[in-house]
Amino acid sequence: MRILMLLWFLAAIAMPALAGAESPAQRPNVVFVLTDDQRWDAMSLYGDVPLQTPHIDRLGQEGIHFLNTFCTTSLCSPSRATILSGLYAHAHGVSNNFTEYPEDMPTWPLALQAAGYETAYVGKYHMGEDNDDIRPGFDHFITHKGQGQYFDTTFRFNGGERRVVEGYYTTVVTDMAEEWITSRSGERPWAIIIGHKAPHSFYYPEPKYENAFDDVRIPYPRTAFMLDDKPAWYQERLDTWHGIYGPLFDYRQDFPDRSPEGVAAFEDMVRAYWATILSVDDSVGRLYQLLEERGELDNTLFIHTSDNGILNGEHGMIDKRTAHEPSMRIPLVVRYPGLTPPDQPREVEQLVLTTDFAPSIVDICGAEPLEDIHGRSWRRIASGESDPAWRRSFVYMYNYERQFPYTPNVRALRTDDWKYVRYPHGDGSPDRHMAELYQIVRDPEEAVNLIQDPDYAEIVKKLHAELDRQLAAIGAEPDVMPIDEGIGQDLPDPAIR
Ligand SMILES: [Ca+2]
Repeated sequence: MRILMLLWFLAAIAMPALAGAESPAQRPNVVFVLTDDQRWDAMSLYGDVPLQTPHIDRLGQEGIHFLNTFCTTSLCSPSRATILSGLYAHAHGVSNNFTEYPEDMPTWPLALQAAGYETAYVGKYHMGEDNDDIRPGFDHFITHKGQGQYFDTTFRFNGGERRVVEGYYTTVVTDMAEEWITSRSGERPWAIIIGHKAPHSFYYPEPKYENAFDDVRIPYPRTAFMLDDKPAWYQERLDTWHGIYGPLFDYRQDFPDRSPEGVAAFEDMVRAYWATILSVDDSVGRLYQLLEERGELDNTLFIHTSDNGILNGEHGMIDKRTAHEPSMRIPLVVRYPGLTPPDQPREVEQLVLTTDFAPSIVDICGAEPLEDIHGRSWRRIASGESDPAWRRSFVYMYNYERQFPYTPNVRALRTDDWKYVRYPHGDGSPDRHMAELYQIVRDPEEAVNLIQDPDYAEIVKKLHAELDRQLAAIGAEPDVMPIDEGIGQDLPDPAIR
């Protein structure tokens, strides 16, 4: 009897705490900052770049810095659809930059809306090139067609009026976000996605940052000259739209240019890329300050990430799409005291994917879980709990695009320690490009391709089998992809550059 009384007493004192954790008042707001093409190391928290991003860094310094975060397809629209749905591209169907997100497919904003959240999207949406209609899952929606402009973009407001909003894109969308956040009454939790254009090409920095990196020398990366053990398509890409001797998003007028002096145009391109991120950092600082002033900072899940990375000269390449680290690896910092107190920041080493955003956000916000998705919630590992079943490897996929014929079909397996990449022809016939194997843990630059070294034949066999197994596990069986028509040398259509 005494034991029963004790149990009743323990249950009684535990109840209010549990009820508190689940009550709507405790559900965090969400600020989701989504940059476009920001590589994982393009923030000073990661180090080793001249770029200073104190406000983005601060989220990680007062929260969680995920050190190994990856997109599952390094291309804008497919990756954005993955971030919303928790699904790989073959499953959500947005396999290129011209496809609309399916209207009836669940998203984490829809799940939050159903759970009582007010939801908003401001800025670059970029699924469905010519569509600026309001999309399901958002109470407030300001976007534009296509890529938008760094200056004076024509925005459309909640599916109605279109008008030019003068000013610098990053500043303008921050104003819009602030306006919406400021008009919340505080009665319901809210979530906002801020879709930046920066640092997407073509790079136009804010005037005050135009010369921020003028004194920084930026040589071609050493891997640009280590192509002998790489598949031949690397060489074929060098002079193209996506090669380092090509036009470099118009920074080089006379191309191809393989001369050593040609590096000057390359330097200008990378400087401008970094400079656009300085304005994003200012934006993050403004939002942080606003939340602090409103007393909402500690009740907000504040996420900063990107849809994909970019190659800045590594392996002789610019652009993304490939399975190289600068292309597929993205920044991720998260501030929310419900995960870790601000004075106890945490670095998370585990492999985290774009498929994990949707399940993590609905988990942390107490909304209904999304069913049959590929991602997993990182709430536990972000909170410092161990999760022995967390993934140790994942599949990366990219499908050849005829409009941008500079990257083959890609199927890769990235593990904690290794990366295996193959380039299927697309019709089931034997691969016509050499595969690649990198021991990432010892060779993070992916400088030495071990694929032909007999010492690694066993590991290749294992990784190949695991790649097939995981493709089947995510439902990519049969694995449908276009036929690889080879690396083209022509420039893409000006309308879609
Ligand atoms: Ca992108």
